Amino acid sequence: MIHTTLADHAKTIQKINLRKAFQEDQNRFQKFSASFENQILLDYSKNLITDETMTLLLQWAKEAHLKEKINAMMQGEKINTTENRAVLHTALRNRDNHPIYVDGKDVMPEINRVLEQMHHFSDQVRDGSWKGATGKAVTDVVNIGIGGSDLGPAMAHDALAFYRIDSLRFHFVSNVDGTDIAETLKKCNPETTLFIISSKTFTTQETLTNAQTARNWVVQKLGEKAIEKHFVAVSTNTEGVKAFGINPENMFIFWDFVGGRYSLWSAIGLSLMIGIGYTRFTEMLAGAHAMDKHFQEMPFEKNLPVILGIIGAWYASYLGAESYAVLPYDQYLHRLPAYLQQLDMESNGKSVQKTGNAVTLSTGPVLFGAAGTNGQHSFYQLIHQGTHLIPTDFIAPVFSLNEAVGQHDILLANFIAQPEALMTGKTADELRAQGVDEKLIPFRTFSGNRPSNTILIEKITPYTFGALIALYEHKVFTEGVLWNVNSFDQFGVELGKQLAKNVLTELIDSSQPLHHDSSTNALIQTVRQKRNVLKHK
Ligand code: G6Q
Repeated sequence: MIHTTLADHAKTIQKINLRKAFQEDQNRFQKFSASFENQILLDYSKNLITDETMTLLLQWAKEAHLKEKINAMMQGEKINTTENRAVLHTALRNRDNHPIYVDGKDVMPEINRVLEQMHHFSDQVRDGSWKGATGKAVTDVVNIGIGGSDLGPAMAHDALAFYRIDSLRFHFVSNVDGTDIAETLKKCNPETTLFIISSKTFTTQETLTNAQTARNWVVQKLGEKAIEKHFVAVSTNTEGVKAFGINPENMFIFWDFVGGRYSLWSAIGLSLMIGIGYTRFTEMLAGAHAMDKHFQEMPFEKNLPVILGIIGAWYASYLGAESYAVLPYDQYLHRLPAYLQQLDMESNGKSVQKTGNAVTLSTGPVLFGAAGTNGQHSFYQLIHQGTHLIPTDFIAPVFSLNEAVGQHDILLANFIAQPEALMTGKTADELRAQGVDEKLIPFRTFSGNRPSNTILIEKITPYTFGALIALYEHKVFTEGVLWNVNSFDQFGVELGKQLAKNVLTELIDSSQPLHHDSSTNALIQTVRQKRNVLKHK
């Protein structure tokens, strides 16, 4: 029922003129804005919405049992139905430490234990008391991991670089392309390098291959015994870690109720804790926890993740938007779009509902973005004048961490002017009034009515950063509930983990017959031939 109403309403909304809507309703901003603790302001007034739209979208959320589903997640119910798992990244940042049960057991004592283990270890690395095999303190920390075991800590390291210790260098190796590890090792000295092997499963080809290369590098220079001082692991797989030769005492565990792309808050954040220290890491957890409470307790009309989620679903499912841009006007957040790409696209890039039936609405859009103002000089052209509807999120801090440099007003001016321009556009009459040559008017006209959210953060601190990431996690959750998809599995990613295995054996052993399609066969043959020629030169 709600879907028929929304589909009808979408036809009306196509005719909305946002510029007029603002002229006719002086309260539009007041009505369509909400804030989190005076720290994060969400202005969603420049969206293709009316009062009626919001009422209907909230009705959709109600009918999808969003409230009950938020509670189910936070209470540890096994909402990841295809993998029969609870989804408890929120427990990792449960700073008021209330008990959370999975299979009748409170998970908090173990979470707190690992946090303390991380605390102790990160302090030792930071103050130089953790020594390498030759008695020297650590100078370089290399996180080896991929996907969820890389993107979160790598993005957060850049986001919180201002708060990072100066005496250590941090590197992130993810790609199985040997260039990634080779270029990193060139910058490091084995005597003073600590490797953190981050892999939930400890079976991921890329990570284990890079870890093996790093291991050989250390063993060659310092001998087998050096492993225990230069390698630690973050994983759920103790046996795998042991088999690799890492002492389980140097292992930081997490649990299957933490999804890879939601694991920044777990021991996967170890490199981040070494970088910013335990206290700031827990401030980040506290910010995320505060957003969790906001999500759980705030009425939906004032609930930031719910608002972002219902509007996101509105565009994807009813207004035909196939993409979505996230545009942080903050250099520290330059990796946020890449991080959100995984969070959003891996979670909601689904076409089957939780029931097993095909979805009836379009689900997660293609997410892209870059730090402002850089994007303005490249892909914004398409957002302003292209044929696609691209909802956007503009994000910026009111205060820069580098105020002293004195450029922040220019950045903010751009940040504020862009959504305004997208919304108002420029009419032919306005161009004529400016004396623009008649022949150029079609090219210089801007349709306007291009929607955006504006997210204004007081300042980037570990706390506000934690809240911002949790905001997006819950936005994605909200959308998943509306679409009734399982946002917590990723069979599409797992396929990739399998596929290359067969081809690899065929590449290595050229006597193996090939049974693929003609294109795949020819590609394998070409690589075989060229590499064989090289071998025999
Ligand atoms: C995340 C995905 C995926 C995963 C990587 C690494 O939600 O499951 O990105 O994080 O494939 O997996 P491992 O941590 O097991 O190595």
